[in-house]
Parts: sequence; C-alpha cells; structure tokens
Amino acid sequence: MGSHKIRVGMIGYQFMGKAHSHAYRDLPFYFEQEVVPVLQAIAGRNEEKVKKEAEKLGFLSYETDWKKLIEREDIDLIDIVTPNNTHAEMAIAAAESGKHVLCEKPLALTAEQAERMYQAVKKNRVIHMVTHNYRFAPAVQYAKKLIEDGRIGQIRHIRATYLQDWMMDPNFPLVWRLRKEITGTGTLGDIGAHSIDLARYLVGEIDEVMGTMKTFVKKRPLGETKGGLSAKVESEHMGDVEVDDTAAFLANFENGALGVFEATRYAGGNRNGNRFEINGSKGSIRWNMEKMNLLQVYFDDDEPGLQGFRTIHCTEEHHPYAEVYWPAGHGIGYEHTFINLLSCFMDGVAKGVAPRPNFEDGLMNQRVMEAVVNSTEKRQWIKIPK
Ligand code: SOE
Repeated sequence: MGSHKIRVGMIGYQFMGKAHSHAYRDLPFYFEQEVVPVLQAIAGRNEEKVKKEAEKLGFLSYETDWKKLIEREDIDLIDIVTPNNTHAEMAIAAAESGKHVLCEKPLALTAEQAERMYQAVKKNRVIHMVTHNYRFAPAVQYAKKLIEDGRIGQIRHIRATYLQDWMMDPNFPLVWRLRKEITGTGTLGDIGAHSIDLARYLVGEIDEVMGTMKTFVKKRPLGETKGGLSAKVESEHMGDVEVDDTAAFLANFENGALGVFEATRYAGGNRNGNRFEINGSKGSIRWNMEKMNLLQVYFDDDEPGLQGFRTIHCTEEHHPYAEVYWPAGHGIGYEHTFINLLSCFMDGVAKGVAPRPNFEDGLMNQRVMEAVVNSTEKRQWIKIPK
C-alpha cells in the first residue's frame, strides 16, 4: 500500500503527551495505513525541559512558542495535550492555518468556546478529533456492535460511574486540575466527560439533566506536582478549591433511556474505575476499565437455569482490533486505546472525513456538562441546547 506522511506538531508533553507520542510511534507497527505519522516537532515553554522531552518522546525538533509551531510549514497536524484553558486558542489557530487538529478532552472550558472551535475546524475543512480514548477499547466497541445488532433490545438504563481516589489526601496540592480558571470544572470535565462520551456513543443523545456537585476539601496547599497524579508538595500557603470533587447527575435520553452518572475522586480503592452497565429489554452489558479486555453480557433468552452474566475476553478474531494485536487471551492495555483512536484519525485524513468523536461530539459533551453545572446551581432539570 502506498503511504504518505503526516507531520505531527504536539503542544505539551506531560501525561497525555506521553500517551499520544507513544501511540504515534507504535501505530505503524500494528496498523498498515495510507497515512503514517512523523513526530516532527513538540512545543513547551521551558527550553531545557522541552528539549529533553523531544529526545525522550522521539520528536525531531522543538519550539518554545506554540504559535511558532502552528506557523511552521513542515507541520500538518497539531496535537493539543495542554491544560483545558489553552485548547480553544490553540485549536482555532491551528485550524486557521490549515492544520488538522487532535485535542485532549474536555474540548474546552465552555460550550461557547467549543462551538467556536467546531466552527473553525468546519470552516477550514481540516480533520478534527477529541481524545475520548475509552471508546476505542475493543470491549467498548464490541458493546456498541451488540447494541447496534439489537442483542440487548431497547435500552432502558445506563449507570455510568467514573471513580478515582488519587486526590483524597487533603494535603494533595492545588494542581491545575483543581484550578477553575485552568480546568473549567473538576471531576465533571476531567472524568465525567469520558462517561458522557461513552453514554452518547452507546445509548444516544441526552435530552435533559438534573445534577448535583460537591467539593469535600475546600482548601489545599499551593503548588504543582511533578506531573504524576500522586506526588505531594509541602507548602504553608493554601488556596481555595473552586471546582467539584464529585459530580452526579440523572439524565433522560432522547430515546427514552434513563442515565445515572457519578464522577468522583473520593472513591477510596478505585484507582481508575471507569465503568458502565447498560440494561435493555433483551439483555444487559457491563464494562470496567480496570479489566478493560473483559465485557460482561447477559441475554434474557438464555436457557432457564443457565441465565446470568457471562464474561467475554474481547481478544478473539470476532472482536474489534483483535487482528492487529495478539492471539486470543493476550490482552492489550490503556495505551492501545490511543493507538486505536489514532488509526481512526489517520483513516479520517486519508478519506477527508473527521472521524468520531470529533469537535462536534466535544461540543455536545460540553453542552451536557454545562447543563449539569446550571442544573446544580438552579436545583432544577435543564434541557440540553441543540
Ligand atoms: C486524571 O483524572 C485522568 O488522567 C484524566 O485526566 C483522564 O482523562 C482519565 O483517562 C484518567 O484520569
């Protein structure tokens, strides 16, 4: 197959920078595709650090000003892995200079920003995607297939929880994920956004929500960690936590299904408990990221006496992506969700169509989150604007 190169310029290089760079590097190893990424350049403000990261992550060059990266003629795709408050300006500038854009989630701070981002990529006809990577776990894609094939019938419930515990210690510092001006919302945008994306993918559009949000630890030491999610700082200076430690909401879907959502960083013992259970008129499906290759399914027409949830290891030839990885039972991990997502992005570039989840999905997601915040403030059901 003939291939052409797409030259990647990445802005940022921490947790997500590492996940994305690794995925670009591994992509051609597993997927034979028409469009192949080249790690052309990376941007970060601190020269010493960005130089070191460029070498480690495998980029050919670096910039200390993201605007210069976007102006460069030897870059075709801008990948944004910086904190949320920077996404809109960067993505719009990238689109306006004719570059394809991949952006970390949540797409923006507000629905208004997300709308402008979506208009910019549409107007400039570039390929765009937002990195809701969990859609790309093979078990989740198989769940989607079972739903589309009608195997669980009409969907009535989704119970989606995203449970973490890495911020329970009150001495954990006021990192950017807790600073409203940088992050927008707390758990809602950081992890609840993933549950919303999974629900929209598997169940459909949300019509209205009723939310409640809480902040358990109201002051934290000032300072940043070294990039991980668990390091602590000692500081005498405290700052206010202005975002949610937990967000929960009820949702009515357009197709009549009912959703119950919960996102928290205070669910002790749950490190990355991204889970859902979907119940339909003919069966049920359950997934848990911590056992990401497994899917639990229940079919109501199973023989009486043998009914119950069965556990499927989604690594067989019948399952999505199995053919590019390992033999049955040899599972894949978190990092492969990003590789699978990028394979879609590259296909999208080859075909000239923005794959999903794209900026339109990011915008819809943002509208749901904004409605959850409004509902919490007003203590009433809020319709999602269309
Ligand atoms: C931290 O809460 C975090 O890394 C999120 O930012 C990611 O989106 C999620 O995938 C895992 O947890």
